Amino acid sequence: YVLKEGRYSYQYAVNLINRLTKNQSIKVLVAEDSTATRSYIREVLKRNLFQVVEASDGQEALNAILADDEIRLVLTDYNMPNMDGFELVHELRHKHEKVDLVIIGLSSANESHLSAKFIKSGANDFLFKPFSQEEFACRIFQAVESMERLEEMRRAAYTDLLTGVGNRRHLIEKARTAFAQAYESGNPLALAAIDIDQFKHINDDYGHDAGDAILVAFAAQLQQSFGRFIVARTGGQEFCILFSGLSSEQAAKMVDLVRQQVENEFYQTSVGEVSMTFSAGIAQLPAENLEALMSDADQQLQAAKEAGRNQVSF
Ligand code: GH3
Ligand code: MG
Ligand code: MG
Repeated sequence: YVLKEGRYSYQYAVNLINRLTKNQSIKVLVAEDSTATRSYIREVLKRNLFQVVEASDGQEALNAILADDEIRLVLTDYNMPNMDGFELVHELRHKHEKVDLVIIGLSSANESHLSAKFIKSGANDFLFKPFSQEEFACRIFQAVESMERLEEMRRAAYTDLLTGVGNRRHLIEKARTAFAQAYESGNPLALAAIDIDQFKHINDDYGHDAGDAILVAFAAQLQQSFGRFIVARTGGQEFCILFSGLSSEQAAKMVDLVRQQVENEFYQTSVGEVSMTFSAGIAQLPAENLEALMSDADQQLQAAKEAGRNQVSF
């Protein structure tokens, strides 16, 4: 890129460099039967540092996307042999929402009715051929940026702000598929409810900031120990872990190992080292739904608290 002096601001250049840096990790599929158009598009995409995959018809494009989930952007012509652009968009939208896969339809200016049809079939946008390199880049950047922004919003909606682990919404979302899979396969599924012991005292003795620092460290510890399962912060100092494939007894063994680790550990805070313990209750399927399973786990948690805390009940 050569930015003509005076025509572009410094900020424009910075934004462009950031954009191009991000483009390097985005794979774009070009579905177009005309080799001339395809190579023109490929060159513009490469100039903007995108990774490019090519297909000469809709069927080939569909196969390529099914085989490669790194493809995030599809540019598709309408008129192609085997499977046309509309069929392709239709098929892709069965599997991928607009946030996960951006589709831009390409149609000739003399086929202007196709643009609306592309959008109705599920494309995010369309472009009339022929297009200038600049217009092309602007449209692609805009589409990719709105995908990134939506992705960011979705991530934020499912993440606990303080600790960075999943939130209750994340747990509910993941539980939906985990329950269905467990019932279908007959595999066990357990849920642990974890609650820090006497956390009020920690806040009272060391201050709320120290309490927060402990929550952050503890959440990271849970994520590290149970990363292959679903970890969520479901309340102030309450966490849940969804153990797909484990019975409550198996889950309890794993949670108890972490419990022993925690009771022997000191957490670094700005006011010094703090020790703590937690209690856990574990329940397993069958249960009517996630709420019922959480309530079973909560009952076990209460039993662990009543039995003296710093223990796992199942
Ligand atoms: P128990 O052993 O029965 O669990 O006693 P507890 O003191 O931990 O009581 P409870 O589980 O009801 O914990 C509630 C306390 O957790 C109240 C509040 O001070 C603290 N807490 C909740 N959310 C946060 C938070 O985000 N940051 C901090 N620092 N403290 C929190
Ligand atoms: Mg064509
Ligand atoms: Mg507590």
